[in-house]
Amino acid sequence: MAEGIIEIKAEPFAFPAKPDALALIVIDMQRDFAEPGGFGASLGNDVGRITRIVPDVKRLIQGFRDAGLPVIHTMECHKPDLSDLPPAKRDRGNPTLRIGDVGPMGRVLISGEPGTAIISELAPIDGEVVIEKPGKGAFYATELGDVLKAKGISQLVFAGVTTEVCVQTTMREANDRGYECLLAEEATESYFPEFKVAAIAMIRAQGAIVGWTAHVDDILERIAPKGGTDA
Ligand code: C5J
Repeated sequence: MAEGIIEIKAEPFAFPAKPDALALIVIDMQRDFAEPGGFGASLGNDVGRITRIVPDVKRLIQGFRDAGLPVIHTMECHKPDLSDLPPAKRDRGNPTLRIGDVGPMGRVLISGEPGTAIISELAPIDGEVVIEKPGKGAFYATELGDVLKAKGISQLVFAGVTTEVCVQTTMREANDRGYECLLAEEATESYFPEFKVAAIAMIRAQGAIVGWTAHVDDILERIAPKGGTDA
């Protein structure tokens, strides 16, 4: 193994993590996707599937914080004047609430509104970067690329929702930009269980064509600070 590399058990083969260049990116763990009355629910989805992964996302975030590794959060949202919301996005689907409409948690997926916030258990702490993104991919029309460059990050561990939409899109964007990507399986979810299974299979097919996938426990075990009490 090359010096400075820690191998994380993963599929389709071990992920060669470089702790100096590794960050966690938590995609869109927002109230609007996870709580009744939000955008996800307005599309007819079972949001309970999203809340069930919160404990695993939380311990992954804590593991990165304990290891002193960067945690980056994203939020899918738009400007209050909707100037960054193309009709092709607003008019899609048949939700009872469209993006920008006023719902029980404020205006749906609008920056600064209560429903747009990251769910409280996973809230960013001081110093963590939060990227507001108008698209599915977190690199599109955001400062994410510059942030990662400034921090010297070349490898990303992914968590968040939904697996086959914003998570997979961002992984593909990252892969095209030269980042090595690892998806934490228990820390991501879809409203459609079969889509999560398919997305995981697609990501790691053909020798990790988009990236690797691993269990949260295996990631945490390898990034844990090796506190020693050697005399
Ligand atoms: C969706 C997302 N599914 N964060 N957004 O519209 O995946």
